[in-house]
Parts: sequence; structure tokens; C-alpha cells
Amino acid sequence: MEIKQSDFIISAVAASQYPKDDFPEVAFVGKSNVGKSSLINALTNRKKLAKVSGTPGKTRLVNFFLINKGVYFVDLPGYGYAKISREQQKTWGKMIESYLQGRRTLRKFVLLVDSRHKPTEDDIIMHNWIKHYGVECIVVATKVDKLTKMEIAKSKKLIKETLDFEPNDKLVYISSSKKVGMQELVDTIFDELINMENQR
Ligand SMILES: Nc1nc2c(ncn2[C@@H]2O[C@H](COP(=O)(O)OP(=O)(O)O)[C@@H](O)[C@H]2O)c(=O)[nH]1
Ligand SMILES: [Mg+2]
Repeated sequence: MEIKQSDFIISAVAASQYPKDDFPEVAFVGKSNVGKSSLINALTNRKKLAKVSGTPGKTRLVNFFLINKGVYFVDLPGYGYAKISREQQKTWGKMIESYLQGRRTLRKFVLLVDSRHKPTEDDIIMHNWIKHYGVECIVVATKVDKLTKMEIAKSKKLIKETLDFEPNDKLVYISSSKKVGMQELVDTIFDELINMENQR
């Protein structure tokens, strides 16, 4: 599989603005600054499709990108940004939950975690949430260019243990800056995607 075309569709502030066609959808989520926008840009070979930000947590928008005119990539707002209020956290939670419950065309989640650290409490909650709603979850460990081979091996064990991995769960190591793991991730994302039934 190759990503040949990517088009920005909408930055939605409300669910009523989400696209209404039947294309299968893949959602990207993770804590602020984990490298989500960088990954979307690297996957699509575009420098500025998704905004890479030095000040995390600002975007509360749900960004839709149309890939190869047939699949949506959805950039969900990041979590775990220390400076946001409890009120904003609640709003975030409600938005994600209604997205998980209500999005008929949702097929897979890409959950990004930082390969340098143990997955956070929020990462664990998010992982459980995705599984609870019966959506396939690909865990992506980011910024692997910062790790040695030995550290990668340790990180694999730590992520699998912390997120309570089952044998079929998927874990892909990537570096957006060094373009590591891109083809493996694209293949994992698109595997059976077009033919997948809504499992929920
Ligand atoms: N070393 C390294 N840094 C990265 C990588 N991906 C993203 N970053 C940096 O991490 C910071 C946050 O990236 P961004 O994509 O905006 O994260 P987001 O908040 O999850 O969308 C930026 O300073 C990026 O340059 C990577 O693969 N390797
Ligand atoms: Mg971002």
C-alpha cells in the first residue's frame, strides 16, 4: 500500500461537521507532543498537512484528511496537557467518547505513545477505552530515533506489559524525523481496512 494522495477536508469543532460519506476511518490519538502531527505529515509525505506545534494542547479541533480518495485519517486532540482545566478535560472526554460511540465508519485507532517513557495513566485509559468500544488498536511507539537497540528492546517489554497486550495486539516503532517504520505502519493500517465490517 502506498499513500499517493492526501487532502485536508475540515477542522471540525462539532460532530455535525464530520464528513458524512461512507469511507472507512482511522483515528490518531495520543498525549500532546507525542508526535501525532509529525507522523501524519511523514505518512503522507507532506510537510504541513497537520500542524506541528511547539505549544501542545492548543488544538481542540478534530481534523479530517482524505487519503487516496477513499480513507479518512482523523487527527484527534491530544490529552494529558498539564495546563488545561478540569472543565476542558471533561469536554475532551465527552468529545472522544461520542466520537468512539457514534462514528459508524470508524475502523481502527492508532494510539501513539512515547517510546522513551512508560505509557502514562492516560495512555492506559485511552487503550482500554478503545478496546471497550471494540475498535482495533494499533499502538505506535514514537521518536525511536532517540533510542539505542537495547533501549528499544526494553521499551517493547515495558509497553506490552503496561498496556496489558494480548497476542494479536499490534505495536509498531516509528520515527517521523528519520522516516523509520513508515511502510510497516502504512501496511498495518491498510491491512483489511477496505473490507472490514463495522464490528460494533
Ligand atoms: N526526535 C524526534 N522528534 C520528533 C519526532 N516526531 C515529532 N517530534 C518532535 O516532537 C514535538 C511534537 O511533535 P508534534 O508532531 O507537534 O506532536 P503532537 O502534539 O502529538 O501533534 C515536535 O518538537 C517534533 O519536532 C520524531 O520522530 N523524532
Ligand atoms: Mg498535533
